[in-house]
Amino acid sequence: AGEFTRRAFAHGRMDLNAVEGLSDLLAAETQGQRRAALLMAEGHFSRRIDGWRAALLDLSAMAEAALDFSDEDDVPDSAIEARIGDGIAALAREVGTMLAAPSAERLRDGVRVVLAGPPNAGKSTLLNALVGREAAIVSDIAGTTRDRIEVPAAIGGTAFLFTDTAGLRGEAGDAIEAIGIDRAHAALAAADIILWLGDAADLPRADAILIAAQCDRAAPDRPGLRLSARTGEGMDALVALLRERSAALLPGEGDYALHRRQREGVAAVRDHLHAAGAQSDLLVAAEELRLARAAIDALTGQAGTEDMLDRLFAGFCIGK
Ligand SMILES: Nc1nc2c(ncn2[C@@H]2O[C@H](COP(=O)(O)OP(=O)(O)OP(=O)(O)O)[C@@H](O)[C@H]2O)c(=O)[nH]1
Ligand SMILES: [Mg+2]
Repeated sequence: AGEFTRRAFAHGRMDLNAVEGLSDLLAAETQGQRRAALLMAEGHFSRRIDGWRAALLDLSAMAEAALDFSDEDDVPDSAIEARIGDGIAALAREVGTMLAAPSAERLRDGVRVVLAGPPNAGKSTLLNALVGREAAIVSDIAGTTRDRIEVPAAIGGTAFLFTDTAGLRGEAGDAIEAIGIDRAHAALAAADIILWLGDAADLPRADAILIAAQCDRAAPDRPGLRLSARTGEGMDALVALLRERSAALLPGEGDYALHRRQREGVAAVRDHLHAAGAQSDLLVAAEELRLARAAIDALTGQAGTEDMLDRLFAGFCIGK
């Protein structure tokens, strides 16, 4: 596809975002990944950006025209400046909402689910049950898991990255266990979803899912989701909860996800719009609008000011 896509991009039939979408589509393994990548490849996002670009060109043309008129001193330009200001604010708002789009990296790499808790809580057993194979060693020796174990698994069409961690305890048995515990803390910090197999009082984060593990043999009145990796009790409820939580982090039907490059590009466009909107000096505002356009061109992979000039000249009849 490289050669063909490259030509399509060079000829302006696909922008960089559609190309990225196509590349994601080829790599997609789950339904959710395919759906979001297809929207991107088909150019939904690209058309949104084209719309922003057109709006920006109009605003720039208005600003340039207002600057020209102000030289002549006979046209009151507070009305047109107010219109430019409103236009900038509206566009900045629209661009800003795009930043709420889910992350394409998370969609691609999987929602990060971290299993944590004290030694012997049953973390590794639960990990194995979730991914359907003996990925982690299980034993009744406290401190069996010493390193992070990451296992990708697709459940119900959603990609997850499950991470088993070393059991957390104050006094590590040795230096290696201490390193493992540090890594467990790092994994917790980067988790999208935490399964906590410890005491309710030690919940590492307010949104962590409290699991009452080993319910087939533990005290029956513990708080949390009753679960036994041995009998399978509670597994369906846990999977349902994981799917529900991950749905909020991933693009829904008809949504696309943004890569970091795209998110940064969108943020740059919005920042220049904010800067333009905060400017009382029209000349500086016009320059910020130009920078916003450059950020859009970087986002789409296109450059060139030709169409800006077209629009500028077309806008010359403003107020006539
Ligand atoms: N009856 C019962 N035993 C379980 C269950 N889950 C784990 N176990 C047992 O509990 C012991 C510890 O399980 P692990 O999964 O190794 O516990 P862990 O939390 O990974 O422990 P560390 O790696 O040492 O931190 C093992 O002997 C398991 O067989 C369960 O749901 N029911
Ligand atoms: Mg373990």
